Amino acid sequence: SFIPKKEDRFTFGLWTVGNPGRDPFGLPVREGFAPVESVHMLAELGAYGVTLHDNDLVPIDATAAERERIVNEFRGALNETGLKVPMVTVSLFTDPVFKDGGFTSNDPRVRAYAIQKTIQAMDLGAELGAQTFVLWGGREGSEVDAGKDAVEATKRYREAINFLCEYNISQKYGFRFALEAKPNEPRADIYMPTTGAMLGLISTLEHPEMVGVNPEVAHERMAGLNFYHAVAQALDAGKLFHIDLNDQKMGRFDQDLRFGSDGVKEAFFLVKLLEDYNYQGMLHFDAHALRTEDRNGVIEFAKGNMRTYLILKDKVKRFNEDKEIQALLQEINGKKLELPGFDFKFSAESIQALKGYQIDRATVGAEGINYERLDQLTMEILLGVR
Ligand code: GCO
Ligand code: MN
Ligand code: MN
Ligand code: MN
Repeated sequence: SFIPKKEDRFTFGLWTVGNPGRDPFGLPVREGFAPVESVHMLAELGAYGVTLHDNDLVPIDATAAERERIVNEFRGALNETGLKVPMVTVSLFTDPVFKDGGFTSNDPRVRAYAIQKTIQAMDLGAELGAQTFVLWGGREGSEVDAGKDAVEATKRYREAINFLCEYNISQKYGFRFALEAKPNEPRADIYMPTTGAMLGLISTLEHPEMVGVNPEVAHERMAGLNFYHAVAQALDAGKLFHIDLNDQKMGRFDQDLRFGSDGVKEAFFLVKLLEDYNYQGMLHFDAHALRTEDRNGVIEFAKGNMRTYLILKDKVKRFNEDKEIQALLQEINGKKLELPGFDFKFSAESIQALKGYQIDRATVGAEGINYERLDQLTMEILLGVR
């Protein structure tokens, strides 16, 4: 058991298994898996698909003929293995031209190029059959706030996304955009630093229905936030279009650790949320093998992400079927309010009833809620003794 199958909808970025172990202080330590190699390796491990940035596949300076050759070869591997490309994204951060941002750059020459590059990546995505287009504004931010008006930057961000939505409609691509927030790295501060901030931006767009979020475990944890809560808000808003699974020590530099390798409990509640609410999107791993690893370690890394998800899914089932846990939850969530005419919806009747309400404050305030017991039972499930 715990063997990944296509139906599990696991996907990996080409940049994840392709990562050669370079970091800001050190050189590459291994040869990353090339795109065609990645397709074969991931198919063998039971993944559903691969995702990519435009330039993970096609170099930024490729000629039209080179592009065609590369895309054909890649497609050949997809056809051979049955692997899908459900999501495509664009790199607006690697090339020096984007050093001060793409959509939010002060330089209109750069802003126009960022939009041009994105629509070309959308064309590529459509060719490969992708349904989701992720936008991660890694360079949309600042170190020197004197240099860029943040209100202006927000307007430019909105204008660019509105443009892309119109392009999507005009080409009948049917993409759903997923905005990915990150608080910092590579910029000192990135605009729209959290999933909640992205949800706020979406409500100001011309086509809010076309745009959702792509929350990433590591990014909310870097900001010291509770990822489970961030994803819950996105789910409630109907905006969880995609998700980046990995792990991260709280508050540190961007670590992109294997899913579930650091915060087991948080990973458990995330899996529980996705499974209980029947999330049907891709389970996308955006992480990379440790720099200590060779290519074999990359394979172990890829397997580990999926296996941990499946193990946690089994733990969720145990939790949901555990009689003692369910009885406790029943007790915690089964409290009754005796107040005829009041149903938490505002009306003339309910306001009347509420005005006459008298809580027994002392008794309710003194009741134990039993979270200690519940949490311990949860831990025992996670630790494998239940
Ligand atoms: C990061 C980001 C990226 C994006 C990717 C897709 O921290 O580097 O998570 O990996 O997810 O660029 O847009
Ligand atoms: Mn990341
Ligand atoms: Mn990262
Ligand atoms: Mn990501």
